[in-house]
Amino acid sequence: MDDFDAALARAASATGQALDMLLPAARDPESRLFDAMRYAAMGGGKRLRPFLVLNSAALFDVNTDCALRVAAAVECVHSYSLAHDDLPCMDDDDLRRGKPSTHRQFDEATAVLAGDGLLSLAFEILAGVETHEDPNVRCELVRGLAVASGPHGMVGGQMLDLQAEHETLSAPAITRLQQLKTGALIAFASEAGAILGRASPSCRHALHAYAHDFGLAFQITDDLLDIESNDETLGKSAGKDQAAGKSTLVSLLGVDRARLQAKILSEQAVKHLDLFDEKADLLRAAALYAIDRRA
Ligand code: GRG
Repeated sequence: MDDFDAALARAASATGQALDMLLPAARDPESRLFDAMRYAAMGGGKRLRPFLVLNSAALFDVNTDCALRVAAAVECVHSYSLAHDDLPCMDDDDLRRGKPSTHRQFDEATAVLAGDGLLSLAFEILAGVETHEDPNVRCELVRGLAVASGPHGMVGGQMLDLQAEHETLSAPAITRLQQLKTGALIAFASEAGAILGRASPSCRHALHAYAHDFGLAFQITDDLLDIESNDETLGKSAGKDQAAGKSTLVSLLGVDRARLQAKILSEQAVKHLDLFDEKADLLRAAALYAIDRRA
């Protein structure tokens, strides 16, 4: 296993343990909700966003337990978005992370509540004093995640995505949609370590620029995998964009130009890390993984 794969596996395992501690145990009367929250958030996923939190935090020697709480909070938001995205009123998907999607395993109302519960829990975790002793830092984390996940970020992007079905969008419109829907949470994950470490504006700017290009490269690769891969490898339904007539950079540019664009973006992302030393090597490797991944 090379360094990056091992580091991603370590981040996934540590995040799984943190989520196990932070998600409510299913023993109270409302245990069905807690079961569904744990089902949606645990046991699967690449844990790439937690990896970005942990490795941006490592640049500034942030305490690992604090970084893990932020990593878990980001993964709660990501898992909520997947559970809601799979609902019949959105993407209507039966398969997620290689298992039945949350509403298929439970029911629609429970999947909605599980997503709502995960979203709120994320902010509860960030606001906890164990996340950082400085309330200004906690406040900045809460605000950053709210902007990234809310109407000015992921939820806004999802609205554009729903409207975009059966519409031909221009390249700038697709890029904006993807920046909001996918890129904003990835950007928060990449900057969170700098917030926790009270890093200089230039370091934060560099991580933001890295995440911007990383997020777009990651999303183009997702669109390529949707065409080129299968349900079993992806752990989710393949071929959905084409079936829905969705505009993506792949449908607009074609496979080869889209792949080249992803490569250029990944290389640009790596360049933005030039002001960091070898401590940023895993983040550099992540930008290459974003375009080489198989799932
Ligand atoms: C419903 C509010 C709301 C938002 C949904 C994230 C999202 C917005 C929808 C998920 C569908 C999708 C294909 C989004 C693009 C972003 C993306 C590639 C998500 C999957 O992320 P991975 O590959 O998933 O990191 P794992 O399972 O590995 O965590």
